[in-house]
Amino acid sequence: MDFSPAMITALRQASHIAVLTGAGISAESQIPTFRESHTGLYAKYNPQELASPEGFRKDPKLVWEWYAWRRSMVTKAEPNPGHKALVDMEKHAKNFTLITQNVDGLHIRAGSKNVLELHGNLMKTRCSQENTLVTEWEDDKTIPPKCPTCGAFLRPDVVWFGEKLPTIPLQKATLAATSCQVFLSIGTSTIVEPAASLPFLALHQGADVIEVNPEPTPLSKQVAFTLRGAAGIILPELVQAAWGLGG
Ligand code: BV8
Repeated sequence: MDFSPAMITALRQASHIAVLTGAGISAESQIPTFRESHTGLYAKYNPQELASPEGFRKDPKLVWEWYAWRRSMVTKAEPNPGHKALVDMEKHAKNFTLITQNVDGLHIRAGSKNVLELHGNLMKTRCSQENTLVTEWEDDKTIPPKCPTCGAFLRPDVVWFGEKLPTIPLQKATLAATSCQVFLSIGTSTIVEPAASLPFLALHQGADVIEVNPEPTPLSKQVAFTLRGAAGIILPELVQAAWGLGG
């Protein structure tokens, strides 16, 4: 793939590169994107309803089992060349912030160091009342399982629709977007707030914004650099073009 010399120069000269990823970067690890994660058994449900406190209150068993199904896919998944290219980019960049909306933990498993998980991580479980992380519980077949200390239902440690994002990760992500020289928006439909505002914050402070997505998004018309295609193909080639082969 040919990259514009201006884009390559911007990447090489940036003192801070920030990246926002969405479900699209995990698509090539066979994890359905958020919009697709109501396939099969869950085809008749709207993921936005399942991923909400109301959905959990209405049918805690259904929501727990939806996450258990997604956890089983994540457990089987491996980081793909797109995740690995961002590990290389972090090694080359002077200052690098990886902001993800994904809850699959694949960036961390790939080896990325400075990762901000804005929407939590579905491999972690917490008490729905005390909000404390819980690693062990009695497997008495009740679904959802109960908190060992207070008996309330356990839930995935993710941010549902209508819930506040974790304060520190969001503050750090906002700081990165408003101070970076280059911002890459990768594999996200750029719809869900407040994450979707981050690339626009970067744009408005004068950063070079690069979008990597096979489809157009609300960001596409405003960015200087659009790379139409799959992250797993584009990102390794982009890192090689900017910094040469391998780590
Ligand atoms: C908040 C974790 C306020 C859970 C997620 C009405 C009522 C309530 C809230 C709202 C409302 N109206 C607006 C809101 C705000 C709401 C919102 O933005 N709604 C949208 C729909 C308009 N936001 C919230 O509710 C947030 N909280 O506002 O709180 C508040 C404040 C103070 C106090 C109390 C409350 C919380 C939002 C977080 C929700 N949780 N995930 C879970 O995963 O189960 S969001 C979930 O969907 C993902 O995490 C992701 O962020 C989001 C969108 O998914 P994407 O990652 O973009 O994936 P998607 O499938 O959409 O797109 C994939 C893209 O990849 C596509 O563009 C595709 O082309 C591309 N692609 C495909 N293949 C590839 C590829 N790209 C590259 N390579 C490929 N191979």
